[in-house]
Amino acid sequence: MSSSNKGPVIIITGTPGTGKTTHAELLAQESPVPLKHINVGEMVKQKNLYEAFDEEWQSYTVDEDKLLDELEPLASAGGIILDWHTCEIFPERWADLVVVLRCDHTKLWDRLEKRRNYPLKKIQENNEAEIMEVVLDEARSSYPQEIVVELQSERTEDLESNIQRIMQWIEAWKEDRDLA
Ligand code: DAT
Repeated sequence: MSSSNKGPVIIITGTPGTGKTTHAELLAQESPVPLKHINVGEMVKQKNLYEAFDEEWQSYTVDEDKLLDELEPLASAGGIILDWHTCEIFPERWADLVVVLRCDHTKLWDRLEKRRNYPLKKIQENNEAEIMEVVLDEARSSYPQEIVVELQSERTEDLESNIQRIMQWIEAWKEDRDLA
């Protein structure tokens, strides 16, 4: 069989504030295979992939069909990091690795409090979601357990070791493909 040069699809998910974008940016810089960072929330805004904007919650109601249509060719081509606070809408066949970032809820509260125009009710909702492990449950029920990895993201050392760990995964993934 010939080796495929399609890159992996890595989902980085977690409650807002856990460090997805920070991780995705660093990983895109350091990865041994080219990876394009897709900040899904930004894409929704920029490409109008939403049905409405909720003033009270300061958040968009995503048009999931439009979003999936936009992402499908990118996921098929591979070599992407999908950075979003939810993951269950991404088809199982897309994902090679699903990283769920976790953070102590009091630390998360402090991070979210620093965000501009971030309503208190959103801080409360996310704080509770982190305590209840909502995103982790979602990832575990949407993807095979062997591709779901839960990583702490509280300190800079965590960030560094998480990136190292994902890079090791990419190296192993690459080796598997080269041997195929
Ligand atoms: P997300 O994309 O999940 O909403 P982010 O990447 O914007 O989160 O990070 C939120 C804030 O927390 C930002 O100021 C960076 C900081 N942060 C995230 N992960 C961290 C870590 N492991 N160590 C130190 N600071 C971190």
